[in-house]
Amino acid sequence: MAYDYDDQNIFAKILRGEIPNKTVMETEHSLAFEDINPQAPQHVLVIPKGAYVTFDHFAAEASDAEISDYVRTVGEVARKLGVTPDMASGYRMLTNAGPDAHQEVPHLHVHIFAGAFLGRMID
Ligand code: DGP
Repeated sequence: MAYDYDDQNIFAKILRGEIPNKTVMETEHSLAFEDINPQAPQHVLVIPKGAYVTFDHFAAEASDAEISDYVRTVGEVARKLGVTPDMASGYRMLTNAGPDAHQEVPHLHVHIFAGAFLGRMID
């Protein structure tokens, strides 16, 4: 896989404890924390602890243990935020990969947005 992981990216620094974060949940392989620039009333980022740039990179190279931990953590964060449609009005999850999607931080992150009507993604 032709990805060069930049270990100076901001989420690598968060994982090393060099930059503070507001942790929502932490597991063996994943970390969830509040976005510094929220785009919805609730906006949480979920990242794997491993050095993966994008979702496709992670899907190709992560272990089954990392993948199951990450997928379960995303779901558990939504549940912990109290926004799953069985409890509330729902949420949106999204991941940006590469320049066309305006990925700012080159470490895989899923955004979870909730707490307001989010509208349609594409009209
Ligand atoms: P993206 O464009 O998908 O790469 O989103 C990057 C997100 O990361 C953006 O919503 C803002 C957030 N972010 C950037 N720097 C920091 C930081 O230092 N701390 C936290 N908590 N979030 C950050």
